[in-house]
Amino acid sequence: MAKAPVSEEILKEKFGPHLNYVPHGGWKDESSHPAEKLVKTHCCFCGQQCGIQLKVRENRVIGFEPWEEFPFNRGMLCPKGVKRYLQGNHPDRLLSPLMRSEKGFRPAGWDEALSFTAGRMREIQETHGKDAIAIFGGASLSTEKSYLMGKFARVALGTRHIDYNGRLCMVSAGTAYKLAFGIDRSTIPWSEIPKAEVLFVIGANIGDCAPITTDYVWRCRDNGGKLIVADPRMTPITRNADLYLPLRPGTDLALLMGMLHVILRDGLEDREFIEQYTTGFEAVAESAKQWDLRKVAEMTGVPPEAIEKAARWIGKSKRVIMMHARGLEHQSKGVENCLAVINIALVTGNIGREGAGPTMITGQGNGQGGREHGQKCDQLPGQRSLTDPAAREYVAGVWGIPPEELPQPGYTAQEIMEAIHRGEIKGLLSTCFNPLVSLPDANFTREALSKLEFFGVIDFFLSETAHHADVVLAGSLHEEEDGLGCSAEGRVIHWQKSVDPPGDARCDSDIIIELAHRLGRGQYFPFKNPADILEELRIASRGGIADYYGITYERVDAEMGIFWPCPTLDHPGTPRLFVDRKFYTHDEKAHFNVTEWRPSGDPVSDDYPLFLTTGRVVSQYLSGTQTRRIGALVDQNPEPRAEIHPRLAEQHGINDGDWITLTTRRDDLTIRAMVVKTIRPDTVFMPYHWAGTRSANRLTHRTLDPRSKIPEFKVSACRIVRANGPDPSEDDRAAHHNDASRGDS
Ligand SMILES: Nc1nc2c(c(=O)[nH]1)N[C@H]1C(S)=C(S)[C@@H](COP(=O)(O)OP(=O)(O)OC[C@H]3O[C@@H](n4cnc5c(=O)[nH]c(N)nc54)[C@H](O)[C@@H]3O)O[C@H]1N2
Ligand SMILES: Nc1nc2c(c(=O)[nH]1)N[C@H]1C(S)=C(S)[C@@H](COP(=O)(O)OP(=O)(O)OC[C@H]3O[C@@H](n4cnc5c(=O)[nH]c(N)nc54)[C@H](O)[C@@H]3O)O[C@H]1N2
Ligand code: SF4
Ligand SMILES: [Mo]
Repeated sequence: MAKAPVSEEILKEKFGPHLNYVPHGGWKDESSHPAEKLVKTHCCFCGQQCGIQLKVRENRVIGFEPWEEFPFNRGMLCPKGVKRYLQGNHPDRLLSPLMRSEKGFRPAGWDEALSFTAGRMREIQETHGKDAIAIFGGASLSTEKSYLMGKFARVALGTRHIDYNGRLCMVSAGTAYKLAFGIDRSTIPWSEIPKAEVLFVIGANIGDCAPITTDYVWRCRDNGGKLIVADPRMTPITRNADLYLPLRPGTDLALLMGMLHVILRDGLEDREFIEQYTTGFEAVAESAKQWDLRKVAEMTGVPPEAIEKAARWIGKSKRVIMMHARGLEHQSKGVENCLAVINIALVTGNIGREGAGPTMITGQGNGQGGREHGQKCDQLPGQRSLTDPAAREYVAGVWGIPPEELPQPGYTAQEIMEAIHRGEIKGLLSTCFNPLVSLPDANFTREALSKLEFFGVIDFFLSETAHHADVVLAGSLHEEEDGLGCSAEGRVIHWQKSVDPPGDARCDSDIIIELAHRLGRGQYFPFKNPADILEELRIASRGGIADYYGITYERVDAEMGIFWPCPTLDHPGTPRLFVDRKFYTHDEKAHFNVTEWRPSGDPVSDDYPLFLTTGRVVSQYLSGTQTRRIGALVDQNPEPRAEIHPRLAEQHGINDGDWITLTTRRDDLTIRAMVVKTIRPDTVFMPYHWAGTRSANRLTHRTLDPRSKIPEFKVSACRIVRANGPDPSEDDRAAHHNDASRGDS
């Protein structure tokens, strides 16, 4: 069993969270409850996709064992992975469909629930047109299910509007990497990280959010690599950084342009690489001229000497890995920020060779596989574009429909919510997404949900969003259905089915397939199981960028994962991209892109003088539907705390643990303060894993990056004031929200 919380804390404090490795999972009374089998599969939480063995007895997951042969994590797990097995038998698990009645939800049979769902969707489409129904998918779904969602929307419903929760996560990086390289995937496998001479981490809290990656970072340092971290907070890995750049939220582009300026000023660029393998350098070099160090230091709050040092280390090294995550990307210029990272990698020739390359740290469990095969609003399987006539013709051919029948691209996730709010979209079926907690400006989302004429949800827990549904279809956990996932590295892995869904719950894919049949489109969905879906996906992706034709469950099991692209059954897969310096663009070159500075959509002012930035803590996951239900994880982080610097605390007479009210231009809320020296004095950090009165997204704003359409979760303007604590009625509500079995309705 996991170590007692206290010793876990001490270990984490001393060594970093990756040492929370627990050699033996399982129940205390294991001798009387021995496992019947061990199933090799993966953690259901973050994009690291650590290998794990689930212990199964009587068709239930009762614990876990480390899977030490799996090369990525070699048996290590973070606190969430250690507790993941506790979900399947949780008392809140949905065991049958629920339908709204006068007195709240009542359990219903599948026939009634599915007929109602298909019937309402058809009625709305007949009255208001096909595009009046929208579909939400999710990146915790297997790759087969993501593929199925895209096909369901376009072939069973014929709607333009399908998008997914990865729109809140990976799309800034995806858009930038597509523009520069023509492919949306990490350019390197993690085995390259220990080989880097310089590791530049910007806007990524590796210790708390990619805990097992910490091990790779330490190995890089053990080999003599230098670690640079750019973040408004000193995250756990920063303690061992060689250089820390404490930039002001939302100023990454200035920092990166300043670094590029120094590299070019000092003649540290790799001319040969630029000339042979890239286009667009001159325009970017020209635009870097205006970013002199004085201006950049003023904007970012980072000393000029530190910027210069970072730029020189990078410029003088031939093995630089630049890693970024949502701190860089959750901005209204998220795409520009990623392009600026890529421009530095290109100008120094740090790509395609050992120990070098820019990379995004993918967040969700299947954040990579979920963005490859068509659940994005503008995408067809294989990372093909829905507007490309050849791609339309090919995929329509695989699906057996005329290409004209394929809808055109629709709205992105937040745009779908806006269209619901203004009455344009009337019905929504949401799978694996908790938008009330995770979209910005939660009051707006709540209003939008209340306007829906039909709202269906597929989930295994009653999420806060599901409280607003007309029907909730009891779906499946990872371990209840076979499927592929793809990790942050680009490694395709296999989630083995370990048990059946409990009670009357059903596999997600069965639910979608059954709905397609009830919508009269069954002939296009002849799938009996995920293996059938994978067979079609392999063909539909064939010849695309994300080519999965060579990938089968058997190969993935035998080879411990395969890196795509993998176009044939005897192809070894592609761990490091661009080894031959050929890119996936039309001219096979890497493209420099000029970046444009834009201010934040919610600028600081006299009334709102502080930056509010939001993110994560190690023991909670995303909207918290899952981790707020798991005892030991809740103990570690029972409630959100607002991190503030001692100097800011002193100005407001706030002590550690005091209640404070945070106010933005949208709303206010009251939580406890955590006074820490590890944050900029002009910045407040709040984790977003809670709902209702503790929901960070009541405070955030709806500004989107114009190209990726990602919300600016990392930069809002706020003010703070010491509070007396929530009034008793608020406190009651807060207590309810802490008990995740209740929702925010
Ligand atoms: N424990 C845990 N792990 C997770 C998740 C989880 O919910 N919990 N979620 C997974 C998912 S889906 C994702 S997307 C990833 C997210 O992983 P990360 O992106 O690493 O996590 P965040 O906390 O969102 O933000 C990262 C860092 O950005 C910093 N930051 C804030 N504003 C700025 C800025 O303007 N510039 C820069 N450079 N940095 C800034 C924050 O201080 C924070 O340290 O984590 C994955 N792993
Ligand atoms: N303020 C602020 N907001 C943010 C962020 C931030 O940093 N700050 N981060 C954003 C990011 S990066 C992300 S990724 C999003 C995530 O936001 P969401 O995707 O809304 O968060 P989840 O908690 O993953 O919600 C998924 C729901 O799907 C269910 N689920 C999980 N797995 C499955 C499955 O296999 N099948 C089915 N049927 N259901 C499943 C869960 O029970 C849960 O209710 O939040 C975003 N919101
Ligand atoms: S690092 Fe991510 S995948 Fe690995 S155990 Fe933790 S949550 Fe699971
Ligand atoms: Mo994410």
